[in-house]
Amino acid sequence: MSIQTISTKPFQDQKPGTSGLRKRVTVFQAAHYLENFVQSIFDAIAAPAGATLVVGGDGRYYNREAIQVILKMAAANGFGKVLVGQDGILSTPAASCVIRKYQTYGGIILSASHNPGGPEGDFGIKYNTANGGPAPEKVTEGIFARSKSISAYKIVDAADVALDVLGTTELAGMQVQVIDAVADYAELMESLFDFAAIRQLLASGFRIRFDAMHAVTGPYARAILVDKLGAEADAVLNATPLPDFGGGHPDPNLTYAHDLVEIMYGADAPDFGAASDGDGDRNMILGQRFFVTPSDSLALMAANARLVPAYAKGIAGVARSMPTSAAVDRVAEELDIPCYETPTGWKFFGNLMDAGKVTLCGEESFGTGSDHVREKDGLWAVLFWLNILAIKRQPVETLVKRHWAQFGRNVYSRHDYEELPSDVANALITHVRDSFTTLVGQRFGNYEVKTCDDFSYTDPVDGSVSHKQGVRILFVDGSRIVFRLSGTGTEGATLRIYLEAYETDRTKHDLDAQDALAEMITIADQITGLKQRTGREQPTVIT
Ligand code: VG1
Ligand code: CO
Repeated sequence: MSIQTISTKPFQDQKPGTSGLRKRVTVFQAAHYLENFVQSIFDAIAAPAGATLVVGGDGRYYNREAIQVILKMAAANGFGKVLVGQDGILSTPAASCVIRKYQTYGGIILSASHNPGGPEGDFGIKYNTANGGPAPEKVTEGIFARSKSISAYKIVDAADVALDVLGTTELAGMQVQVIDAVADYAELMESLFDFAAIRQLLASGFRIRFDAMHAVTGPYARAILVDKLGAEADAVLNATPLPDFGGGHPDPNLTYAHDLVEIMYGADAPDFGAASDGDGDRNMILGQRFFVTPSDSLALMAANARLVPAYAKGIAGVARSMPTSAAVDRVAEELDIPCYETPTGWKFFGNLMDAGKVTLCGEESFGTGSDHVREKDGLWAVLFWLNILAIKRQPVETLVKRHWAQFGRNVYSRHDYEELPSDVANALITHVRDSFTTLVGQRFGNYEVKTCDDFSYTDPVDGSVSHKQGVRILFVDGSRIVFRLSGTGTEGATLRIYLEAYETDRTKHDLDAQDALAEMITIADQITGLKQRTGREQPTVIT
């Protein structure tokens, strides 16, 4: 088997976004496109000869083909060993777990997360470092820089490696070890939570439904919820991973997780419902006819962390992305622990967790996690909730409303406008930036603008600075509107508008978030000229 050096020309668009490089499958299928990016990763990280890598993905269309290319390129680039999930599958949190457990040099995760899959859908690739977390900006910038000057890549000329059988084979001198995709992760979960208490809860008639959305979490949910915890077999919906996610959009929210939503809002609804996304790092939590906002979920988990064995001694601190509501800030204040505000994207939490500054972190985009791995973790969040419920024995809705009664409610919603023309979206953001000085002090109905800024973050651990991470309009009463453009889309631009108001009046805690935020929604339009600029009357998705 010989190492081939293939000449290539750089692509100019291989810039990793919020979470790796995401493009249409057809883009990745273009000659040399995947190979160029993989070689750029290998060149940028400069791993020592003989290093070990983890490779796995969410099973979407093109996962298998891409893994074969990566294995052959890893062998040609001097890696000594690659750990691959069986059939090429590893959820994002499971990949993080495996990188950490086996102390590998890093890992490559193939996923476009919640984006649709299939031949016409999306594909993605990202690099995680030895701590198990997404590569920090310093590394992704190095990969991008390399991708713009690359002239050749290395690959061995060899037959494909069989990935369906556990065990180790050799590929041009490199070991390929096919590992059970679920076992290490399931073992980690068992070490964190009170499985006995959850088993008792489920045996007591407490009914749950978990929607795997035909994505990667099906086998994980079956192994943990059904086999280990005794949930009924039909507790896991859409449990078989499919390369096109059954034609669905594997995004756990009220719009896309419709099978679950119908059940949880129907007659005879179960007590607890949850869903995860394409790669298993997101979670949505539902009670009977009740939706838990991700920002509230993080706050509630922080407030109740001591009920979970792994966090029984208390948590060191919490972190949330800037657009995430300040609900967790109030809990941190009560617990007298630090609360960090980071830019959007999990890569910004890694340093804080490595330094022991935070234990729990989360994002409004259905992401919660802890320092057990360095990715957000969907099933972990589900188990965290089940652990709390097993001890508290209250309905989800009661638990949340009692939380609001104690801490106040951060009424919250995100409005997404997908697939806008990029120039329209950019002009809208520029317009808001240009309005900063005139906005300050201006009154809109009940709200007066206190300050406006472009969010910048200085990492307290390594001092790195990230600019332009979202435009914020902050009101005198603590309410706010944040505007940001997505860094994970593959078509046009997606505008995200994050709306938040703080409500201490308990009599208003039952209001629907859209009603409670109606005035803020109008103000967002007034400030941006959104409807006129985009010609859209409604957001594409409301969460
Ligand atoms: C979105 C979310 C962000 C999340 C990212 C990756 O990014 O808003 O909070 O970290 O997706 O999640 P953006 O740039 O589109 O707003 V996942 O589950 O796609 O890895
Ligand atoms: Co995801």
